[in-house]
Amino acid sequence: MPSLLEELKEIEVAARSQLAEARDDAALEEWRIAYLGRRGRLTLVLRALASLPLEERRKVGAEANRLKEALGAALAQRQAQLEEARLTAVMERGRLDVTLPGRPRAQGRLHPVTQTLRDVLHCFESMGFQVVEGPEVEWDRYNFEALRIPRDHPARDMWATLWVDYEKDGERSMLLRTHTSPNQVRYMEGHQPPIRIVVPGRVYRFEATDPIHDWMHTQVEGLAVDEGISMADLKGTLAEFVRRIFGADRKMFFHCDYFPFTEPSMGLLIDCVVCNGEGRLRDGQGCSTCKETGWIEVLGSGMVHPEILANVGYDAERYTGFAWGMGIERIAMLRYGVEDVRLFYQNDLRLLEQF
Ligand code: 2NM
Repeated sequence: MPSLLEELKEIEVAARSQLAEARDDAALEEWRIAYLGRRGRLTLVLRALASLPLEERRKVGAEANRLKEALGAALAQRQAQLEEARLTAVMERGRLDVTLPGRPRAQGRLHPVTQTLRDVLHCFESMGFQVVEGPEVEWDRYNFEALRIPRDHPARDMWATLWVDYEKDGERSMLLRTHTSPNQVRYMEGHQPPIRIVVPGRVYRFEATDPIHDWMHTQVEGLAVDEGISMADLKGTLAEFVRRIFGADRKMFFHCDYFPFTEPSMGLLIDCVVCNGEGRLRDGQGCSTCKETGWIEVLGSGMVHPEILANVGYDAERYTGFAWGMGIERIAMLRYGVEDVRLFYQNDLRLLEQF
């Protein structure tokens, strides 16, 4: 019969090789019970110590206790090893890669038309103009009559109107405003000069769409009324606008135009931002942005017709004024090089994320 010391040696060899074979928690537990459990092989040896003579009990006891500790440590080590292998396997399968960067949180931004609108308003605010807003559904009286555009006057053809299904005195009399000028009339009715206001807002027209026309757009109109206001004030104010929005190098000039509410009326042109006023692109092709003229109209303007001032109760002998109107989408198109105005309202992120 082998001595207990030999048996301990044999237990250690068997235990270690069997532990190396254990591949999961169940196998580890089975191993623990087999060697270290209440009836485990090592436990039985420890129990048998009691019947040994003192001398031998010391020797075998020391060895048995060393082995008990060693096997406990080996078990813990094997557990850690298996755990690590399991994590490695999970990571290799890609279920959890803690080194992946986080998902960026989508950040919103202002719409390019809103950005341009704010820049334009800020430009005029810094010159002393106050921002005023008003209704989008408007009376015929404010949208047309008060602005010298009577019913049956050919000038009404300039604004294809979206009428609201509402009649007063047997006539259609409410509409989606075709410009923001009616708000300026409303403001003048409630205030005395001096007046410096800018009126932003959406305006609507019953029109087929194409790359430069939509049935809705954003307008900014402005108005200054005071004693002694002249064309020089108009030119100075709008020249500063061009410098601020399009840069100091742009050339500009006014050409004659017609609006029922101003006399005289002028369109403001700047040299083309795409071809730099050349009318041709670098490759010799004609510039489509300015239709090969080298010039682009950015707004309409004029001296407010005295009848309009008189209509709101001002003394038209004492006061004069200038006014202008521009389409913000058009300014944004020139600024950002967008070639179809309808793109602004299709909510395609491929466009919107560029601004
Ligand atoms: C434009 C062009 C020229 C304009 C006139 C007025 C008002 F109310 F004072 F009569 N508001 N806006 C005006 C003048 C608008 O848009 C192209």
